Amino acid sequence: MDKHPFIDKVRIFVKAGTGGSGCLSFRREKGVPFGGPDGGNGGNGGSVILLGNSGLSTLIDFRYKPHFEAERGEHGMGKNMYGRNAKDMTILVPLGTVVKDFDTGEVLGEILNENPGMLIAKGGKGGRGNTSYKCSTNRAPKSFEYGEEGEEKTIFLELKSIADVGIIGYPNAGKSTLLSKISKANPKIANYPFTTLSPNLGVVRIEAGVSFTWADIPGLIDGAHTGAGLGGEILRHVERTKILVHMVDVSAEERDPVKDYTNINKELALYSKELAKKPQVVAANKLDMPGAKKNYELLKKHLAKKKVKLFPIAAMKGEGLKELVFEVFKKYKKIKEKN
Ligand SMILES: Nc1nc2c(ncn2[C@@H]2O[C@H](COP(=O)(O)OP(=O)(O)OP(=O)(O)O)[C@@H](O)[C@H]2O)c(=O)[nH]1
Ligand SMILES: [Mg+2]
Repeated sequence: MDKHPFIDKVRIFVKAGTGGSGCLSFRREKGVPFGGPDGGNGGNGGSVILLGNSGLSTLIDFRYKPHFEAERGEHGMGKNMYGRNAKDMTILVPLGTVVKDFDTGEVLGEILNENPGMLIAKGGKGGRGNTSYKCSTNRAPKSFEYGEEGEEKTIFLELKSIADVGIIGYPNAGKSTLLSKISKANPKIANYPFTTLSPNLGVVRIEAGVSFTWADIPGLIDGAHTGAGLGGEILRHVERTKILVHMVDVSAEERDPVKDYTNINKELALYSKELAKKPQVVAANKLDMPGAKKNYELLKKHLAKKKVKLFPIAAMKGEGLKELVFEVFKKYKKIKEKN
């Protein structure tokens, strides 16, 4: 089985804490013949709250732990002691998580930011102790309340994709440059590896009213599937896209573009079968550089054997980008029609 199956939908059960019961008690002390009621109120049960967290990018952990139950409130006690309110239970979810009611399918909300959280199940109110029933006509009330039940719910969590298209490749290949040329995104671009540490998003317009979103994924390195160079986190971002644009820098004469291309795909496959199956469009970048042509031809020949088309581009100069974007859009439309 895959180490990292693609999990973007999970069902979880949440139960808020029940309120503590109120206390029925009378003060009894030596020399005090009638002490009066002294039963305190119960504490409130804890609520269940979903909280966005930017460090998370998958719902996979919920598969192993789908049950959440907040603590109950403490019961009220004699001597007018109130029961303690229980702490709320917070469940951390990745940003972009859509929350649905499992039974009705109704969308309850979407977690887009780290704050505020979203209340999913409200804790039961604590019950009143008999002291609180005391009044001028009833000085020795024997009434008290049980704590209210905490709310219980089954919900669906669904993780929306970060972008339709993810641009992947080794560090410094020109991924952010491409994003900056085809969208209004303004990612950091620099001539050293690991410039991008978390994906930037850009909307790419095809024509009036027709667009899709692209993300520049941080550079992958060998061993990424084991976590090397933020690998695990990056690959989880990759999982959340529908199509990949695999970018190979063909300008460096000392590099082997076929090896570069193969190694990145190896990392995807080692991480999960799903990633290996994700549709790809391959682009050779930096063709404006002297010597790039040779490596481009090498890669093109290799890909031709696999019936994979290679798109020559010079992202910095904006060359070849139209053809690339249209090919990606064509593939994207096909995927959308299927779903
Ligand atoms: N000559 C040339 N240089 C390019 C081209 N595209 C990008 N570059 C340069 O390559 C360097 C890396 O570009 P980035 O867009 O930051 O690369 P990246 O793949 O996003 O890099 P990481 O975020 O570190 O993974 C920058 O100095 C760019 O100016 C191109 O088409 N031709
Ligand atoms: Mg970058």
